[in-house]
Amino acid sequence: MLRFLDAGESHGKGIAVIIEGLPYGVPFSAERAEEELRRRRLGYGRGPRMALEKDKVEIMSGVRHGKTLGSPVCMLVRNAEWDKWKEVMDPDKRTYAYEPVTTPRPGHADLPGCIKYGTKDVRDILERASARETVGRVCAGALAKSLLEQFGIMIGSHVVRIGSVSAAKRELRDYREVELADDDPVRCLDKDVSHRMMREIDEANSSGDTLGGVFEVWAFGLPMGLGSHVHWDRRLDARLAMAVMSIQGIKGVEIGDGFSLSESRGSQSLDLFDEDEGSWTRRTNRSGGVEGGMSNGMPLVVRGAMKPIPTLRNGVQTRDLETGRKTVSLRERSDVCAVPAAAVVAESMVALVIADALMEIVGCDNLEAMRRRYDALLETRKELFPF
Ligand code: EPS
Repeated sequence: MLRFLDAGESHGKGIAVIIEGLPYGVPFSAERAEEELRRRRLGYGRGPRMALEKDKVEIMSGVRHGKTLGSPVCMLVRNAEWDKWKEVMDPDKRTYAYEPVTTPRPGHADLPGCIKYGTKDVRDILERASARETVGRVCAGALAKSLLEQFGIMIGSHVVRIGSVSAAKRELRDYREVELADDDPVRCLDKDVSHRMMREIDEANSSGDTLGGVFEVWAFGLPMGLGSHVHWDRRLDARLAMAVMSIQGIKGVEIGDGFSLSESRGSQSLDLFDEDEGSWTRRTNRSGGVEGGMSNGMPLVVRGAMKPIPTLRNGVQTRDLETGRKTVSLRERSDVCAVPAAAVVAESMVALVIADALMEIVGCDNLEAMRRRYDALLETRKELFPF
């Protein structure tokens, strides 16, 4: 079983992550994780903090001479502004000269978190609820991607909607197509649409507002049969939905044509079997690469819908937890739109789910042995189903 945990507050010392369950011998380096973190900072519409954070990765354990050891991999990313926030966030300090934040912002974890944990200082909740936490997920995802690459499984993403501006549906054939998204300021594959998206971000920004949107994660090269139909919690689509839904701000997840499939007739919804030079293929990929909770050999397509960021620059109407009186929440710096970054985080979550599912069918303690198991599995399948 592949598992990971991360820790850290948005303005604390930093974010730490521990990943366990990968074999010995996976090529990995701090630079590999830093490259994914760099991609996570991309995106027109991010706030000033993205220019401040350098996201340097320190590998604390589990990797030696550029390869995993099979032991837990621990990574640490320090927050650039710790010195500035020390007084507010210092774990050792007992008396605070600092004013608690008592104005919960609707749309955030603030109010339910304060009531659940029994605190009237919203900072006790918001610091951990922040999407800064996703730095840990992206470090873990970089490691999962490094494993998957050894088996020719490649994962990318692109933005298909920001606010009211959406791109036309595209069928991507390989990773090189989706990879191009990183060259665009909003990680959209269509230049004209990208310009309109940026204009929409400028407009929202000028009125102190924020935007959400939709991204697609594509995974290529999956073997058939990752996941299973036999139990609810073994279904690949269910696991993907949970992983992507767990990202801050995500309110909807679709696999393949998802919601729009529900409008079509059965006869129009199938991905019919076809034949191409002796092997079975599909004419369409409406199912997004998953049937019956298992990968079906087509590219995996997972779409996530992100709500607009609920922190508004000029504050929002709220009530004070101490006095109960109506007031305006803190005026804070924030992102206008974080959809391009959320897509990169979603790639990481998808990579972790796929890596876990791959380990289930051919996993073992050593990468070379795992590779042999994988080849043997494909060989056996070819004998059983020679088409
Ligand atoms: C975030 C608020 C902003 C974002 C932050 C997530 O931070 P700050 O309040 O310090 O300006 O920049 O995102 C990151 C730091 C990051 O690395 O993605 C929030 O409240 O969720």
